[in-house]
Amino acid sequence: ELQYPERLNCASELLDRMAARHPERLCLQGAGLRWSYAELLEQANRIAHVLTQDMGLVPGNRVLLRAPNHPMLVAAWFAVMKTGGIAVTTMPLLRAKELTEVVNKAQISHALCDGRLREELEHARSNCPTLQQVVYWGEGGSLEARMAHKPTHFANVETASDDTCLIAFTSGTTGQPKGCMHFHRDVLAICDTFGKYILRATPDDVFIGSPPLAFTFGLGGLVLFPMRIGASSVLLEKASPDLLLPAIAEYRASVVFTSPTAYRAMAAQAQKFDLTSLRKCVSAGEPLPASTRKLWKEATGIELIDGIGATEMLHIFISHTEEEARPGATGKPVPGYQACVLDEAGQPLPPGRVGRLAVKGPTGCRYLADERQRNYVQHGWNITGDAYLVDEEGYFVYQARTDDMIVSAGYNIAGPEVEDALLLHPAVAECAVVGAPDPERGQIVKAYVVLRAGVEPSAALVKELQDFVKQKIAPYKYPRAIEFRESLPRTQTGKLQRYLLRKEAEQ
Ligand code: 3SK
Repeated sequence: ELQYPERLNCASELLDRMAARHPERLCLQGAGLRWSYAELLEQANRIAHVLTQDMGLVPGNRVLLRAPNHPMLVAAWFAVMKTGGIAVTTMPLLRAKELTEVVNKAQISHALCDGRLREELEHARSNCPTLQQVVYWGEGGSLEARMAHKPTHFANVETASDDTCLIAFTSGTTGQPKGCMHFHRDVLAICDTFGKYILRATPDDVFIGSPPLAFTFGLGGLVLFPMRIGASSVLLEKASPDLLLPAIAEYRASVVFTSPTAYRAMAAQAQKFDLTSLRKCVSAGEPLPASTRKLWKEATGIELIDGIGATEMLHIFISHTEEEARPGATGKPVPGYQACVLDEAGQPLPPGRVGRLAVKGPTGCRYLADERQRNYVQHGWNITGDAYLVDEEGYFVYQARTDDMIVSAGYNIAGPEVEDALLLHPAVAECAVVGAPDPERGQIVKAYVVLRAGVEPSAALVKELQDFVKQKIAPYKYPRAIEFRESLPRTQTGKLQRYLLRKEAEQ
């Protein structure tokens, strides 16, 4: 079991301590900057003074942080930790309406924001009575000028290990985002579980990836994990697959965090780049199709580390090392976590039976003022909303989001299994499978398919895809309806919004 002292500030552990030990070591690169641990510490300390002296922040105040991935965002994040404030990092693309909801829900009083994102925040402000102090950096901002006059040392607030330091908003795959509260000790716990036992990176590693730091997959993978071990990280403001590949080559990156969709897209282009620096590739945010694991391995020789995480749990809680990878399975509980599969009555199910995934460990769900807490945490277990089975060897095998199980003529069909089969067809670039209402069968399997460039939709292709699926999995699972689309609806973290397609299919 993880033991942390009663008084604990995660910034002291991740930043001050590492900067004292290895001041000159490279910590962050990106946007033309290269900061050592000592330089990041100095920036964070100066911002902490701006927050407390100029902006009147006291411990417990909530601070909105807005920027694309950038070293300055990391400095601001640690500054908030140092002051005992609570960071609320938001997706850069949020519009004024969504920002207003976040600010009001989290009762945010202070904001540090990249000047390029000023417009939406200023639009939101008139509807955000709690938000009193806003300082911008970069374009038209005053943060840098304020920092210039501040001391380079800051005495971190001695927070309790279970003081909230972060409110992370869910990405809204099922509708309204929820604020998830996490403690100082949780920030270290994810490094000391997934980071330590599954990732097993070293101080020489160079981390890189696509998830925004507002998504805890990105915060952990691109900031917390490297800094816990004194490694360095590359922060890319834009990291679509066509930008990530050359960046891996340019920075000689060795550890990548991105989504299954990105690995699939990158596999097709991988041979054009020097990826010999790559050692470890983590896939999460969405289920990993076995075909994508295979494509990436063929393209790079690297076995993907798959994982399931949740904003509610802060990071990944079921995963596997490269040696333990098993195509089609997510893995086993990360050391420190326990997991099981429960039936509707909350009883554990035997191997092979599909039920609700339940998990507990050093991190857990604490929704901010939200009735849905009752559904998520039951009898001490976090019920994630995923349908899983455990096989005879204890591997957890993903079936679907609980909401994505399709019941058709009495058969239970997991949408992602049909998606995996469709993805094996060379014409299919992306797809999403949902249940559509049907008078005879209750529901039928409906697939929304994005075709590869140059492939034309046709009735013949519909038939071909249906026959193809029947060859790959049990024929009763084939998509009786197929609709071709230019793109699929996704959240800003890249997750498929199947609920939107389900709604459409219901009309
Ligand atoms: O939401 C997820 O899927 C996730 C995955 C890994 C780490 C963190 C999160 C929130």
